Amino acid sequence: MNTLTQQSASHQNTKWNITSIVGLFERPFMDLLFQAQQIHRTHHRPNEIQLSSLLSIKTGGCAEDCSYCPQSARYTTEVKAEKLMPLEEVVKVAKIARNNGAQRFCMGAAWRNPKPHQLDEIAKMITAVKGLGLETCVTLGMLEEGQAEQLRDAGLDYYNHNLDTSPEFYGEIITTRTYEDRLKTLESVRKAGLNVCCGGIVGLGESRQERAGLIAQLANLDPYPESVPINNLVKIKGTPLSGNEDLDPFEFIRTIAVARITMPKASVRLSAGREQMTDGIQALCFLAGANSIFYGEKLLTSSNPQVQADQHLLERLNLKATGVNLHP
Ligand code: SAM
Ligand code: DTB
Ligand code: SF4
Repeated sequence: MNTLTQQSASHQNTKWNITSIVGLFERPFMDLLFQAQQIHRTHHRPNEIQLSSLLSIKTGGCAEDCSYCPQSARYTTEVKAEKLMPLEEVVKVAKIARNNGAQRFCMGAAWRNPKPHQLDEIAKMITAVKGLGLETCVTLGMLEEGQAEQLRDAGLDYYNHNLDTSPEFYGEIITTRTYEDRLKTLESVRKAGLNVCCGGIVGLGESRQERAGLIAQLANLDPYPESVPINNLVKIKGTPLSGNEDLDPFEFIRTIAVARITMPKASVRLSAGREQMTDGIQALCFLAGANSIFYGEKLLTSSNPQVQADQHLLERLNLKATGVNLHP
């Protein structure tokens, strides 16, 4: 491992307030991108992109009411509830992802929280996927005492749990679990020594101040997350937010830039919503400091760009896939 890959997000002491983050959002676009790119180059290889593939191992039928999500049982969407996927099937998909060049494999379950017998199954999946030489990530909802440790012992590298939006706007989007619940899960993930993957969604109808509020929450976690997915709302028919107005793509790029500036060493992932973006907007996201993408034709239930299209985009931009990039 070289010095770049060894950098840890720990030992940070910068505390961000919303006013200073709003100040970043308000900078002239070119100045903001230049600042973000300078910071990016200080901490990362500027022509590398980290590739994570996603698999929904337990789809739909979720008890929560997240108003953006097609997997909530409360909304009528095209998603059908399924059982937990068998281990062999998960391994098959993970092998394909690895052979396509993915470095990390993230398994998502539409649960409020995993039950003990479900966690035992997930632990087997983690060990098997890790055995293929992939970094492992899971997103299973809230965790109870001891569960993060069980996942760690099975070989888990990252736990994904998003804050989604600012504390002030949160109640407009989800009512079945609190912001505090999310922070508690993040704390147990951290305590178990796992890498934290935590980000949010923009385009939910939040204000710029509320976008800044999300970034402030993320950047003030101590230490801030190793991995920060920034999702652009994928508007899915049947969900309460399906009729939302599109966010100006330049505002999305600003959000990426502000995440890069406030969390210099994190991997900032240009996450859901890429399929709806032009190549030019994606390239600007990379310039703004995004250095990771979800790679593979499916996110969890919705579509993502084709592998070949992404390979072509990366080639045209002379971007190379990163090697294993764990923060020790
Ligand atoms: N059920 C678990 C949970 O919510 O913690 C894990 C899976 S959940 C689908 C993971 C994340 O996907 C959510 O926190 C949200 O940020 C993102 N997400 C879900 N639906 C989305 C959509 N329509 N557009 C953008 N991001 C979305
Ligand atoms: C994250 O921040 N985004 C991913 C992953 N973590 C689990 C999920 C995006 C889901 C988009 C809607 C869908 O495909 O269902
Ligand atoms: Fe369930 Fe997660 Fe979707 Fe919320 S985001 S409804 S918890 S699957």
